[in-house]
Amino acid sequence: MSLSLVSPLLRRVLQFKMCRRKMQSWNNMSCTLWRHRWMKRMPVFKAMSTHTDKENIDLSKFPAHRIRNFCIIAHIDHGKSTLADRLLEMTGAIAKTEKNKQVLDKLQVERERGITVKAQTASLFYSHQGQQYLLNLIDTPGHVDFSYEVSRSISACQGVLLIVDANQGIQAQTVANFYLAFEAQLAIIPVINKIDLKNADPERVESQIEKVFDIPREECIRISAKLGTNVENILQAVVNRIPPPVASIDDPFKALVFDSNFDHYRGVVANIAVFGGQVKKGDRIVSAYLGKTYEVNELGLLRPDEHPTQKLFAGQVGYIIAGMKDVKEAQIGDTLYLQEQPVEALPGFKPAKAMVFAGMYPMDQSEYQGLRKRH
Ligand SMILES: Nc1nc2c(ncn2[C@@H]2O[C@H](COP(=O)(O)OP(=O)(O)OP(=O)(O)O)[C@@H](O)[C@H]2O)c(=O)[nH]1
Ligand SMILES: [Mg+2]
Repeated sequence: MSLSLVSPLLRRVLQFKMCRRKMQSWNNMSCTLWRHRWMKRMPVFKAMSTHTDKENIDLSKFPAHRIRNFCIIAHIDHGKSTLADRLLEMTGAIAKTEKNKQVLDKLQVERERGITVKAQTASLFYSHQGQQYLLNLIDTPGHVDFSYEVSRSISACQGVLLIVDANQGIQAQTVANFYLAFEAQLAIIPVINKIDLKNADPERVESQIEKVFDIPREECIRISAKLGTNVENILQAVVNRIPPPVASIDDPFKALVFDSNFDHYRGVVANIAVFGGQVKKGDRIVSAYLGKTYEVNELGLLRPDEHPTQKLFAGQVGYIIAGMKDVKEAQIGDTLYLQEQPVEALPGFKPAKAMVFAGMYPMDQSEYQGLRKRH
């Protein structure tokens, strides 16, 4: 075959191939455009959400004996928030990823400094021996400056996980926080964390716990919150060793406000522990301290994001939004009750005193005297 005959044929074949490629790339492009348009319309889910977040949760299935309320306490940096990450992952509250590092530390200052400043609540669903339990966890700060957060978290719980670093052993805030829980007569589960560290000495820490707190060493649970080692044992111990809240659904509604925060659009979001009865959207509730009446606009669980539910029942912990315009209206320790069923306020309430402390230090220690002179 001569070249003059081949070349037009080849040209045709090449033209056909190029045309097909163009059509393919046009197809791909239009597909991408359609996909982008479609994705734009999709609701944006937070990275932390899991499918369980979108389920309708019927809280009436969790009577008080299927509820455990506990907080995690320890000295600073002993691994409370890391353990909370593992507990959230294991119970499906958040998706398991490498990126989960102290997910309950949501404030900017907490992320920047790597310390917990504000206590955070998360409700977990846990299956144990064929029964579903509702576990309400509160992660607390370990720094001494925020010990008030610990004391008020304890008021909403029946038990604590007392974390001790297997390398550091018992430290100042371990003792202070232990006594807060001990005086409140809570069940205490000692947990020895960071057993994966090279210098970990869980034997020594168990002896310390036995000596200082008079807790038998057999009660200690050795874990690595970072690696998830033995964390399942903690969930079992929470169910077996922490008593359920003493609260009856037949009593009139009574709830303790143990935390609150302010949302510019919705007003005050109060964290409550229900000590009796039930509450639902539309109920008219009264603050025992101020005597003011509010209508419940929204309520639900913190998982750890807000998850609205129809009702909250005796023994449960959740959030409530009731048109309070100022955090002063949701005082920590205040009691909420139904307008038509007044009850006696829960004991131990002291109105908060506004205080501001500021610490000023020079960048360079040698300038300390100069700073003192100026003020
Ligand atoms: N090796 C090791 N490191 C851990 C473990 N648990 C926590 N850590 C590390 O210890 C540091 C402190 O952990 P956090 O969980 O923030 O401690 P915390 O007790 O919540 O700290 P505060 O809330 O600020 O008191 C982090 O760098 C963690 O990665 C563990 O089991 N093993
Ligand atoms: Mg923390």
